[in-house]
Amino acid sequence: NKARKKTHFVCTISNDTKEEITYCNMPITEIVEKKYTVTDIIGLLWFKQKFPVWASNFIDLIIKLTADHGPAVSGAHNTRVTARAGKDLTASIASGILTIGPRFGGAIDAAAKYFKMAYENKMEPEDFVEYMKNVEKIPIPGIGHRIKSTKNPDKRVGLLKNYVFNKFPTCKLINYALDVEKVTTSKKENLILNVDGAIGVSLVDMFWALNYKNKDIDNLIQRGAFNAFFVIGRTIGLIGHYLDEKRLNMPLYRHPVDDILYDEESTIEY
Ligand code: Q5B
Repeated sequence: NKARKKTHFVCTISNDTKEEITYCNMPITEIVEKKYTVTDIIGLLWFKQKFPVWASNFIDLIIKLTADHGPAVSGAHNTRVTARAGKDLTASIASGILTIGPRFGGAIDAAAKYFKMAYENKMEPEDFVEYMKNVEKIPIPGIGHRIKSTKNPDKRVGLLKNYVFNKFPTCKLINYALDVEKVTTSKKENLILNVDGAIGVSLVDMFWALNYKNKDIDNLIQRGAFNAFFVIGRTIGLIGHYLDEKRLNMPLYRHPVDDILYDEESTIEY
């Protein structure tokens, strides 16, 4: 019956054609009766499974800790500037979300990918740091922060580590990443395992403990599924920044010209 007619789309996560919507075959009435949390729903709709409580609560922690990091970061700044240009909620938060990428908030997948690769290949932490510098020639994703350092530790990373070490069945990749951090912070104090890095390696540990195959974890990473946790968390904050701008009735933003170096004479090397 399923193959009766060729369809343009296939949906394997939800169904709105029955009496009530189902998420992964479970009617929403049952979801409500069984007191599923928002993170349980993420499990169903993103990964097609109900996670055990320790994993579901870890996702809850990620969302809480990534919800906001103040008005100065790229995403919140863009959202505020867009709101002040008179745009609506969706446009303003979209402009904030669009800044999430390799340098800001969107280093989770790449951190998971490279730390996992290094661990699986039994690379010594020093060798991994050299490999990223000389072979990949990119900053190590998940390492480094603009304002956080060994002298000004990121509490969010401390809370994530605390949860993982107390609740996870295995902590292999986070332990490896912390060994790498020892190498990078010995070079420069702000080259800490940052919030993206801590989330990325912990999610690999989580999926390993949930018996996901390496191939499946790699596919999730390649599709951007780990960055999705930052996107969902930070969207909460971006909405807050948008509403704050509107509440305060702030005018159009124009950047102060004394904060711009006008240098038309300079030559550019291509
Ligand atoms: N160096 C994050 O850089 C930042 C290095 C490194 C080796 C590294 C940088 C980086 C990887 C991407 C990443 C997530 C751009 C960050 C986040 C969420 C957030 C944001 C918030 C929130 C900061 C100066 C010197 C240079 C570099 C070397 C730097 N990083 N070497 N591996 N990873 N990290 N992003 O301070 O010899 O002087 O040329 O790209 O994980 O986004 O709160 O702000 O919640 O919103 O601007 O927390 O680390 O320094 O790039 O000028 O580098 O350090 O090679 O060496 P900075 P740069 P040299 S969490």
